[in-house]
Formats: sequence, C-alpha cells, structure tokens
Amino acid sequence: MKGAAITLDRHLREADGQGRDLPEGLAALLSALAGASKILARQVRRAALSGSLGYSGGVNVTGDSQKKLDVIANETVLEAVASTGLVAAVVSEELKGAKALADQGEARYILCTDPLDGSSNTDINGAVGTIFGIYPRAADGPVDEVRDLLRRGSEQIAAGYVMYGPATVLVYTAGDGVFGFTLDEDAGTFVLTHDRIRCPSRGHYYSANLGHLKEWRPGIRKFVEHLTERDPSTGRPYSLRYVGALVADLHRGLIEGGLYFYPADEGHANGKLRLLYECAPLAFVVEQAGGRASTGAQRILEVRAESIHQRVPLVIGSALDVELYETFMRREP
Ligand code: AHM
Ligand code: MG
Repeated sequence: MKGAAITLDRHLREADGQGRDLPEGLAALLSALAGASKILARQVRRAALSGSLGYSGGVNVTGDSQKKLDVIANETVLEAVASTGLVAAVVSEELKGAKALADQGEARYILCTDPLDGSSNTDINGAVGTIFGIYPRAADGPVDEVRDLLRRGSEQIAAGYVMYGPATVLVYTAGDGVFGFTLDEDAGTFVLTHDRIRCPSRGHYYSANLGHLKEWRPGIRKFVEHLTERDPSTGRPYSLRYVGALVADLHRGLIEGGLYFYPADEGHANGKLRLLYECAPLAFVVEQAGGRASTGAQRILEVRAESIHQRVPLVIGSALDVELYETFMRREP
C-alpha cells in the first residue's frame, strides 16, 4: 500500500476535523469493539488448535445450540465494552435478557450485538462475523427496556460488522458514509482499505437458503424464477452465492452488488434473523452505502422492536434488486 496508512484509530481521531463529527465517546466505543474483534480474529483462527470448536452444551434464548466460540465471542465483546464505561446495557444474541453494565456517568450508549454471526461455519473453517448497532440512551437512570432497548433502527448512531474471512475486515458507519478497514495482522492495526463504500445499484448475485424455496410466499418464488431466467440484457440469470453467514453474504452484496434475503418459511414465521442485532445494524450500513433493506414490505430501519430478540423477514443489498423483490411481493394475488 502506498503512502501512510490510515489506521482506524487515526480515522476516528480525525473525524471531527473532516466534518464527520462523532458524538462524545463514540470513537472510544468503536475502538473497543475493534479491539474485541482483533482478539476474536485470533480466537477464530486458532479454534481448532485451542480446543474451541464444537458445541458448548448450552442453548441460547432463540433456541440455537451455542458453539464454544459463541460463548467466547460474547464474553470478549462484553468485556471490551464494559471496560469503556460508555455502555449502559448490551443486548446480545447470546444473552436472554439485556445485560446492564452501568447506569450513570459516561454510560450513554446501548449496544446491540451478534457477537459471532454464522457460527454454524466455525467447524468447517468458514467465514463468520460480529455485528453491532449502537443507540444513544433515551434517558438517564436505570435502563428501561421499552424506552432504551425497543427502538427503531433509524435511531442508531453507529453500526457495523467485522468479517473473519481470509482477512479480518471491519466495516462501520456513523451516519456519514461507510468505511471498511482490513486488519494488518503484523502491525495489529485496522487500516482503511475501503473508503466511502458505495453499494452498486444492481448486482448479479443472490444469496438465500433455497432449501426453503417451496415454503416461501408465491411472490418470492416468482422472484427467484425471474432471477434464474436467461436475459443477458438485464444480467440474468443471477448467480447463487450462499456462505450461510449473513455478514459474509452481505459483504459480497455491499462490495459487488446483489441481494440477500431470509423470508418467512414454515419453521420461521417471521424469518430467522433478529431485528435489533442482525437486521437493523446491517440495514444502517447498507443504506449509508446507497443500498436498501426491508422486510419485503417495510423499511427495516422503521420497524420498532417489540421484544429484544424479535425476528423479521429480511431482504438487503443493491437498491434496485431489493426494490424488485418488493415489487414481486406486492404483485402477489
Ligand atoms: P446465527 O447468528 O446463529 O449464526 O444465525 C444467523 C445465520 C446467518 O448468519 C445466516 O445467513 C443464516 O443464519 C443461515 O441460516 P440457514 O442455515 O437457515 O440458511
Ligand atoms: Mg447471527
């Protein structure tokens, strides 16, 4: 790489000078999350060597069997943010209720996180990720579930994800563009490699668990039929890519265009993915990059959570591709 590398810390430190004002404490919180992800990147990489593959024996609140790495990731993220004193409470896929950390002083934020997304991939050396969404506290004092946690994604002040793949990549937005950093393992720093990411308005890839095709609503089945028809003038057929880790499938869509969807099926009446710590943070990132995210009928960022582990159907990625999916859903008899 030519010229002086811009590290994440420098990028955050210089944000105000470049008109990307960050609310007080946000840079420190993002740095803490980046620190946790460096630890996690190493833990994921060394899991087979350190005996951390496989199941923990526990089941999380949404009924998934926990992997050992799910537990490790949850502890790592919690420890990192607790040490900042900036977070009042954490909502995590791996915690039944919200974890209150502090209710006074500097603790002005709520963190929603999926500490290890795509954990079915851990044992096959596949990509996994960490997702985070950050909200300002609604008011001082003890954390109130309804007021502080059951929010609309549009209230987030920052969100992002880390993808542990061949390289560890951290992508975040604080409401003024999307920035991507790659972990330089030798220096131990995240370096800006993807400045102001723009999601192509249309792509050639789609990602979904087609195993559920027959259980989907007719409009979605018709949409898949449409994508798989040959029409070179509109770039069809689209190619299917499915990692099985939302972060990795989303990252492809963000960089190269295309869409990911997880609609309702027989086993998942509201889709599989959770609003607060999967859909809303990624929707914020994608919209900031010019893409689109919805339930198929409503913008994800406008959905107010009714419970902390609420699931919603998700379609996310290139604006025109997501719009077309919504059109097929509307056209249903
Ligand atoms: P997780 O957070 O427990 O890993 O579950 C979410 C994951 C997503 O990353 C992924 O896109 C989806 O579940 C895969 O589900 P399926 O195996 O049903 O295709
Ligand atoms: Mg997940």
